This record gives sequence, C-alpha cells and structure tokens, in this order.
Amino acid sequence: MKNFTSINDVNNVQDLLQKALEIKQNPFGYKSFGENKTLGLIFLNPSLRTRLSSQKAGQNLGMNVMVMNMGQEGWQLELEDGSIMDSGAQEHIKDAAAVISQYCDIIGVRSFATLKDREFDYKEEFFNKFIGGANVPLISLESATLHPLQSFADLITIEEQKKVKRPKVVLTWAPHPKALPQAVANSFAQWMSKADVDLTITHPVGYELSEEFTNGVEISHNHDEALKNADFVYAKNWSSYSNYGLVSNDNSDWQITKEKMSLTNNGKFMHCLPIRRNVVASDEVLDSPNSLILEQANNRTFAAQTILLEMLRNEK
Ligand code: SN0
Repeated sequence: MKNFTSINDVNNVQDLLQKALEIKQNPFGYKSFGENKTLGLIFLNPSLRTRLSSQKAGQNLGMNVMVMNMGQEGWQLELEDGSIMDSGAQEHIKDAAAVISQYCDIIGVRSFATLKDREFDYKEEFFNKFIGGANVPLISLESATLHPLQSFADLITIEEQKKVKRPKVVLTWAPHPKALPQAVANSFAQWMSKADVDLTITHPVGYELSEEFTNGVEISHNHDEALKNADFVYAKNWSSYSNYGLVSNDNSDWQITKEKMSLTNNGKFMHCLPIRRNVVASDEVLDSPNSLILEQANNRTFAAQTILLEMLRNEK
C-alpha cells in the first residue's frame, strides 16, 4: 500500500477486516515491524481520537511517533506552484512535505474541507499537493472529502456487533449548530457500499451527498420510515454539498432520541465523535447499552495499526 487516502487504496476489504480483528486479539504481535521506523502525524485541524489512536497504533508496532500541530504551530503553507510568496504563507507545501519525508517513514496528515471552495475541496488539492511533495507513504487522518480510518474502524465495529449476516445500516443526517464537512458521511457510504450490509441514507432535502459516493445507495427523506428495522443507526451532521457549506435550517426533529431508536430493530447507535450531546443525539441514546460510540473509538487504534502494518510490510 503506497498511500491510504480512501477505500480505493485497499486491495481486498474482507482480508483487511480479518487482519484488523487478528491484530486486535494480539496488538503487540508485530512489534518488530516498526523498529527504527518513524511515524509523523501532522494536524492542520483539532483531533482527539485520531491523534491518540494513531500514536498508539504506531507504538504498538514498535515505531517512534512524532506529532505536530501544524495548523497552530507550523508555518502557513502556500499551495500554488510558482507563486510569489510576498504575503501570507511563509512556506511552500512541497518544501514542507519533502522535509517531513526525510524525518519520517510514514506520514499521517489531517486537513479538513474549507467548506468555501467546493472544487478545491473535492479535487483534494491539499492532499494531492502534499503527496506530490512527499517521498514516503501518506495516511489520511481526514481529508477534505474522506475519513477512511474512521470508516474502517466503523466497519470493524459493525462486523463485531452484527447479529445477522447482512444487517440494515442507516446513515442519518443529524442537526448541528455549525457547518461540518461531508467527509465522514462520504467515507462511510463508500465503505458500506463494499461491505456485506444493506445501506440506507436519510437526510432532509438539500443535504444530498455527492453522487460520487452514494451511487446505487437507497436514499430517503422520510426519517422515521428509513429508521424502521435498522440494525445500526449511524448519525452524523454534514453541511450542504449542493449549496456548498451551508446549514439552512435547524431540523431539530432529526435528533436521534429514544423514540427514534424505538423504530429500529433494537438497533445499535453509532457516531464517530466528537458529538454535541442533546443536539445530534440525546444522552439517553448515547448512554444506553445499545450505544457503540466507545467501541468505535477503541477500534480506531486497530484500524490505524492494520494500515500501518500493510505499509511497513511493503518496505520489508
Ligand atoms: C469533524 C467532522 O468532519 O465533522 C471531525 C469528525 C471526526 N467534526 C467536527 O469538526 C466537530 C466540530 C463541532 O463543532 O462539533
């Protein structure tokens, strides 16, 4: 695996899933693979789970790990080739990526969507420019349009928790006070489309995701109807794709409550976190035995460790 920026970098999703489950049983079984190797984790945006689980994943493999909060502590990066850098940005992304590559054997990068320039975001300009300047494998820690490590952890969680061979999984839009990226939802749709599940996406009119990720997926604007008989309810807010970055009205009736969950097949509740309690979902749902939020967060370590091991194996 050269880079990991989407599910398209994975040869066989089932094999990867089985590997993750094996690693979870024996997290220190591959400790020699990362000996004298360095993992660099570069954050342009805030993080809790991604930062700590990726660090732990690297350590479980025997790697040295360096973390930099570039958004706050680094130079502002210029992306334009040939630009005269006489204002704003102090360093070109190609210089930064090449330098970090000299210190690291694998680089993880987080850079969220701007939510202002759809073309820039959906072309993944930041990631592509960084990869262009880097000389070592790159792992996405959430890009403008995707969050593959999160979706891989979600797939592991569903595999562990499912009671039927092909569960009904519902990805539901949820209310939120701020405009958020579509990355988690896009990525979840992409991974679930390749998993042994029946996926339904439900959202208010105006919150359609890019068809690039939802092609062939059942989509419903009827929240209650979509939730019926769900085995898994995955809640996430995202801002509008068509009216890019906008949040038009509050739709507070889309909050996942105990009443909404009662429509499901004793369904399990999922969210990637961080979650705004009693806005996206109620305390009752989040603290119920059917909530999988901690299991998902725990599986972030094993998702990251599986991808890191694939990359380290390539080098051997
Ligand atoms: C990010 C997102 O893409 O939605 C990261 C999720 C893993 N979430 C947020 O930025 C939440 C911020 C907020 O205001 O609640």
